[in-house]
Amino acid sequence: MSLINIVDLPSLADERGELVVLEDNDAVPFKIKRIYYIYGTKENVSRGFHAHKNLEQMAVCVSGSCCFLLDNGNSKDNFTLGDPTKGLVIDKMIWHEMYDFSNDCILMVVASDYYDEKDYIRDYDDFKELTGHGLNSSKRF
Ligand code: T46
Repeated sequence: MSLINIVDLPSLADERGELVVLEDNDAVPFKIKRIYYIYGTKENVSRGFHAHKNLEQMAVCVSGSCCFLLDNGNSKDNFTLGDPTKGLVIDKMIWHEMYDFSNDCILMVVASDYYDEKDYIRDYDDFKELTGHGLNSSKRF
C-alpha cells in the first residue's frame, strides 16, 4: 500500500492566472490551526527527519519543487511535489524527509495543531520502536 496520499486542489483559473483555495472542507482532511512555509533552502540540504505523534499535515509546493520520503516504519515511498494544485498528506506517525529542493522552492505546510516540540519524534530508532518495527520490537516475535 502506497504511503502517498495526494489531495487535488483545483485552481480557480481565469484570464488573469491561477488561484487555489485551502479551506476546512473536503480538500484538507483536518481543521487547519497553523500554516508555515519553507523557502531559500540551500543546495543539497535535506530537512525533516522526524515523525509527529499526533500532528496531521498537508504540504503544497506553491513554487518550485522538492522531494519527500515517507516512511511508516515498515515501508517507504518517495514523491516529487512540484504542482501547486497537489497537496501531499503527511499523516501522524509517518517519518518524513524532504530533499532536492529547487532554488525557487516554497514549501507551504498546513497543520492540524499549534507547534509543540513534544509532538516530534526526532530519533529514527525511537520511531521504529513506536511503530513496532524496531530491533526490540522484532525480538518480541
Ligand atoms: C514538518 C516538516 C514538513 C517553530 O518554532 N514553529 C513551527 O511552527 C515550526 C514548523 C518550527 N519551529 C521551529 C523549530 C525549529 O527550531 O523552527 C525550527 C526549524 O524547524 P525544523 O527543524 O523542525 O524544520 P524542518 O524543516 O525539519 O521540519 C518542518 C516542521 O518543523 C515539521 O513539523 O513536518 O517541516
